[in-house]
Amino acid sequence: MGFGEKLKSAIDKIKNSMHVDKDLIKEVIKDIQRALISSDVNVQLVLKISKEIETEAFEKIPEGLSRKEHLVKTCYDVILKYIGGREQKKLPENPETILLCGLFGSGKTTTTAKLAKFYKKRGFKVGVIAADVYRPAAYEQLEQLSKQVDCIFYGEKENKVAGEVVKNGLSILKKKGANLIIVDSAGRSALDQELTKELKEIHLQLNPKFSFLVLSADIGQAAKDQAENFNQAVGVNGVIITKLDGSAKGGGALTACYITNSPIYFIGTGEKVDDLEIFDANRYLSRILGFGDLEGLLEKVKELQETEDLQDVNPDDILKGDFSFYLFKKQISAAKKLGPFNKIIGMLGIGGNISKDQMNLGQEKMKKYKVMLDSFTKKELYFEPQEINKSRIKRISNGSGTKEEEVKELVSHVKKMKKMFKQFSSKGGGSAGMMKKMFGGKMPDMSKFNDMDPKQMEDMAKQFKLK
Ligand SMILES: Nc1nc2c(ncn2[C@@H]2O[C@H](COP(=O)(O)OP(=O)(O)OP(=O)(O)O)[C@@H](O)[C@H]2O)c(=O)[nH]1
Ligand SMILES: [Mg+2]
Repeated sequence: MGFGEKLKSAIDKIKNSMHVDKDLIKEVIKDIQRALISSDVNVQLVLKISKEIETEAFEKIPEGLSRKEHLVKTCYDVILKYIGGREQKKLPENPETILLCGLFGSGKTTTTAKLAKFYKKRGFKVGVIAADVYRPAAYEQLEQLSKQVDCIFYGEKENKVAGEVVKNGLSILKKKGANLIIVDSAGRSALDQELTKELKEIHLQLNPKFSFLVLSADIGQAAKDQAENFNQAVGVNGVIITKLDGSAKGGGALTACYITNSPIYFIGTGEKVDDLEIFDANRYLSRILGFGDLEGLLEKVKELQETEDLQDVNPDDILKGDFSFYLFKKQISAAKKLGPFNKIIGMLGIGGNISKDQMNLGQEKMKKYKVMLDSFTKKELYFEPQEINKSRIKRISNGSGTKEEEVKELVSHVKKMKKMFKQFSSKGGGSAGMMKKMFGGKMPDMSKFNDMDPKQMEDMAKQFKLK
């Protein structure tokens, strides 16, 4: 399992649970710790991250968020912070000259071609220089890739002085009209004197506007030392992390860059020349955790920030037929303070056939409905039942860890209740008045109707002579 899959399964545990309590929070934090450690994140940092999640998780829950949503969002925010934060690094708009350096096999040559294609698409005339005079087939590899991405190639097969190749290449490519020149350099198994000297020679000739260190995600937290050493020896502006697609150590590489203050500009997500992405920590994390599910939550948080809290409701509105998911949710939320469930059923005169088991089922169902309604966005709470379409049902079911059938059942329940209240009101003040009287002039408590099946509803309607 890669970094993303492990984190996702920890976060999914929250989403799939019915109740968020101390034990669940501890368990999830343990899972996140395991995911981070096995993806080679520094142990001290893992402790720091988990401590932060724990502290935040037990803080006061922001108004309008459920405990579950608060926990998901806390985990998300804290992890995001340590892989780069919300702020995206500004991309070099007119890079002019780019040097790629890094150790053996980190992905320099492939990334040279990927970058050439990336900037070509943005209107640049790109030239590349094969300054790897060390590895025998390096020249052919870049020449071949240049053909593939259709950029101008320069190399000198017999010349073993990298600085000279770069100097000649610069002047020839510029004459050919290139306005962006990317230099591929040689790798070594370590940043030794020889490599440092070679890179300094190249620097002298190229005077690169951007020097990127190319790091493979495989190296995990060793990225920290590499980033520091390359920066000290030859100076780098930022990092490109390759092979994030397959590596289980991606988390280590990403967090190591964060702690060394080495901005990540691009990530490589495959072997093909198109597999290059601008690095955006937020987008990356959303994707590896399954953005679909998070989308609703993030939308909801945004809405909460943008708008005032929900207004209180006039009880009469329900009797006018303005019954909604929102009102249902509000009522269910208040249900904890309810008197005995069976008393109400008795009051309604429908208690005769209801067993104790069925009553307990009612309480269970109520909890489930509450969890589902917590996954509605604010707008959806005011939707007509028929507007909760297939994709919304899917999202709500994912977000609440319930089955799609159960969400459908909730939708149909609200639909029926809405219809029922409309019937009450259409029968005039008599029934409505009776209803109000029955509930002590307060807003009727919908949660008491929670486990009513259609037959029971019908019976109740009969009770009020609506049929
Ligand atoms: N899966 C995956 N493979 C990659 C990625 N980037 C590069 N590779 C592969 O990694 C291997 C090494 O890539 P190169 O571009 O040759 O690496 P290099 O740094 O130029 O290697 P040297 O010149 O030998 O130092 C190749 O097989 C690439 O296809 C990536 O983002 N994802
Ligand atoms: Mg190479």
